[in-house]
Amino acid sequence: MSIRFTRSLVAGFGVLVAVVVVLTLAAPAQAHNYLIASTPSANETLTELPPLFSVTTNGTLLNIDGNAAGFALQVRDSAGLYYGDGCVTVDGPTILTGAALGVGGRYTVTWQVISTDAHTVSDSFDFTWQPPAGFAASSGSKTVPDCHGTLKPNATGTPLGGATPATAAVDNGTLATVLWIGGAVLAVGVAVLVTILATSRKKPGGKA
Ligand SMILES: [Cu+2]
Repeated sequence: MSIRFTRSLVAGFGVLVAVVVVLTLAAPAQAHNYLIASTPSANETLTELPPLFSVTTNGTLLNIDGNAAGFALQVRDSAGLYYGDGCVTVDGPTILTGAALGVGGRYTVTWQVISTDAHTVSDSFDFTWQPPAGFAASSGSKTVPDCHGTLKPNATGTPLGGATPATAAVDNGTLATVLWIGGAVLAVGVAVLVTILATSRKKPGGKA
């Protein structure tokens, strides 16, 4: 009775540890915001200029001081020229900026947000611009738009926060997956070890 009870207790504790380990390691992976919609959408062929460009993520963004520090929504043409004033508005899960484009062609949108867990998340996508007849094309800027002097982009054009676009998002996702799998393997290992220990104690001669 006593030995059996002890074994159950140890096994139960092992399962508890396993569950806690998995939950602890899996939680950060769920906290990163990711893109769920955008205007224009990735690889879309845009034939009319919308009033705003936007990127919407899966959860409320962390606009700490209310001035969109660390957020960015940049639009570049295939020659690397920037369009728009660089001003970004944060609205719940969405960032927005006034839309401006030049002549027709391939464009790249680079976005950066502060995730719900305070981490910087960034990525980019392309779209094609086919302006309607008579469209007044904006002239692009060689320098990163700084929202009328209110932003301080670094030399590479990466906005405040410093994460490298595209690679940062991939790295975060990969790291989360590795951590999750590692946690699951560790948890199973702990459970097996605890079971072996508990079982070995009931062998003849063994004392609990
Ligand atoms: Cu994070």
